[in-house]
Amino acid sequence: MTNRAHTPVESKKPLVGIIMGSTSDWEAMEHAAKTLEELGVAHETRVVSAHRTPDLLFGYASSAEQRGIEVIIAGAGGAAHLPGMTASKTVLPVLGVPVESKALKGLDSLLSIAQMPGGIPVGTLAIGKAGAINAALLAAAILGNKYPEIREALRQFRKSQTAKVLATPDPAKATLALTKIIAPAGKSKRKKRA
Ligand code: RP5
Repeated sequence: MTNRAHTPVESKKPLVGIIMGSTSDWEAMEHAAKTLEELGVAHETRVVSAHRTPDLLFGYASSAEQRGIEVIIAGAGGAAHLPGMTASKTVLPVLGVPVESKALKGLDSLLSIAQMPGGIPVGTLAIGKAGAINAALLAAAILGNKYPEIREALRQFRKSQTAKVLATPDPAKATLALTKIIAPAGKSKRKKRA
């Protein structure tokens, strides 16, 4: 799950580093990894905690550029210092994903990540899964300036997303189709009356 490099072609070096404060963040952050996989963007995933492993965080952030990483996606919850601290140790673009917290539903994470003082920016996305997906798409958009194949993959992603929506204009029919998949005709779970 964590601490591995994902590459569509094994020889490709990761361009995106996905880091998160805890393994408990993976449920949200895996959507960033899945989206990059879908786009064919080489990436790595690591657990790097700002509070529990600060030296590891400093090492990761300060060496990322030298290792060939071009964008960092950092997800954290609660007092979410990871994205901001990471950004303080590198000039690479850092995209922050606020992970939903139990106590405050991620509002604490969102404010911790978004409210950086002027001088050290973190591009802050939405809370949870949507933010993780969008962080990956934004990373691809940034990389697309340099890598035409990534820009093209992003273009295709958008096209297919649009086509999916247009293919099912009537939500009632979409629900009906789903019902048929869940309970095919003749296999109803309803009990017959005696
Ligand atoms: C943060 O604390 C992590 O990013 C995580 O969202 C939160 C809770 O961590 P665990 O207690 O689940 O490890 O540092």
